[in-house]
Amino acid sequence: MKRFLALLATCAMVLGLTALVSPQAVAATGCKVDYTITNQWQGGFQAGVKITNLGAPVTGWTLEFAMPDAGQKVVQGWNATWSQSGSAVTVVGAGWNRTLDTGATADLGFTGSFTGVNPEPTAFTLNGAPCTGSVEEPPPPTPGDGTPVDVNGQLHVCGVHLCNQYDRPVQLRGMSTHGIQWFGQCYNNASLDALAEDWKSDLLRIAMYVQESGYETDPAGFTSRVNHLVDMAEARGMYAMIDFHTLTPGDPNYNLDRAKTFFASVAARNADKKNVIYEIANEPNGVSWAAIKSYAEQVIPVIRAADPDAVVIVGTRGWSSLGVSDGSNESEVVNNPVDATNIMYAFHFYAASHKDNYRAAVSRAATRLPLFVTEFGTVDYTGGGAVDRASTTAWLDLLDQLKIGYANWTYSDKAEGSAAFRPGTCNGSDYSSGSVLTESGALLKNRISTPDNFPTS
Ligand code: IDC
Repeated sequence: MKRFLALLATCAMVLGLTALVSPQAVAATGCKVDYTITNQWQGGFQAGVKITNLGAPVTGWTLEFAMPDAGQKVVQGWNATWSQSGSAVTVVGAGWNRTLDTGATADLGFTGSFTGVNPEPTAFTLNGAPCTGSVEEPPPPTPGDGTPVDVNGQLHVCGVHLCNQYDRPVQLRGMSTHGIQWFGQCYNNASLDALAEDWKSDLLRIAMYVQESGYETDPAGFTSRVNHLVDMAEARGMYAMIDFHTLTPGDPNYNLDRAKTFFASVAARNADKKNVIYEIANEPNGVSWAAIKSYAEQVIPVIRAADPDAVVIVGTRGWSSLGVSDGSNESEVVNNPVDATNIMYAFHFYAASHKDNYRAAVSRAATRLPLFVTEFGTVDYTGGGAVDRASTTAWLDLLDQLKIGYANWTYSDKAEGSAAFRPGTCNGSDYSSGSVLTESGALLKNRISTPDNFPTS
């Protein structure tokens, strides 16, 4: 009974306030809107809209905003009355959330439809006042505060695993750049903050193509761009995997001299860092394992001479398929391993193209060889096509179970299915909201951002 009376008294107060204060008299002087796409599917999406009133208390509010794309329509909204005329959306507070004190929030949402891209709405206003208020963003984490590099320190290979400074196996989960000769604009402070803080990525793989307008056209320039990205990853406590992205021609020996020059330079420059992993040949193809092994045994000593303790990853035959794409399998490596210590072998897959027989090879090989999935796509081997959610999930579950690290192709806005961001994202500064993600990006962000629980003893 006492509680009931207290409730009645509260209601009376709220009602009293409602009667005394008209919305116009206390128009907000500021507000903030957090707009998050919580789910998206072919032609449809669901979004959350959180309003924070940063101005004076309001009783009765109208939120207005604009849909930037003509195809975007509110289908059904909740926790308010929603209407749309052309691109203009009007949302009127419901009975139970029409009072918003300073600092108070209202959580609304809607399902919508769209055609083409689905950009974030703009020009949010609350009772006419622009919702440009922002809450201070925390500074990027610096080593020393629980980042992946801080917790794990210098990595090394132990048995078939990658181990941390406590000699315990760890799985690193992260993203690969696209070719930095084409998508350099995607790797900036804002995008790497998002990768470290929102995605909680452990790793940035830096894909430096050698051909296709890459390293061979400007060795000094590409070396310095790679070093800069290593520093940017380090500043955010992420590991940096330096990928010498050989692809065409497929014989890495074609680039042997370039590899020696490049790795001598980056290994000397980054020797004191704990966050660097070297990947010496992206995808050997049309070449024997013996030729790849010979290349590795010439490049690894160059790295060791400058940076003795870093982990080195060697590509495998058949586009780093452990030979499977060439009709072979992991036994060619098991029976004839690279003569070096502290190394791992690369395995790559594209989920829509490479399925059970590839997963079987990885399951077998994982008991014999240290593996790192330095590149994979959720789509087919062209880097395009539809996301294969079932195969991607089967793969990532397997890698989690085997504690095999991975980097997803790509953290870029290329107009192809494998890219994590919608085209045009890298022309702007927003890498954090749900609306900039593709289906592949949303899936990977979900997987990568779960807690790592790295062992610390
Ligand atoms: C693809 C890119 C594509 C680019 C092409 C150029 O996705 O935008 O035009 O390279 O060479 C790999 C390679 C990787 C490929 C990717 C998808 O390591 O360079 O990227 N892929 O085809 N191996 C298997 C697939």
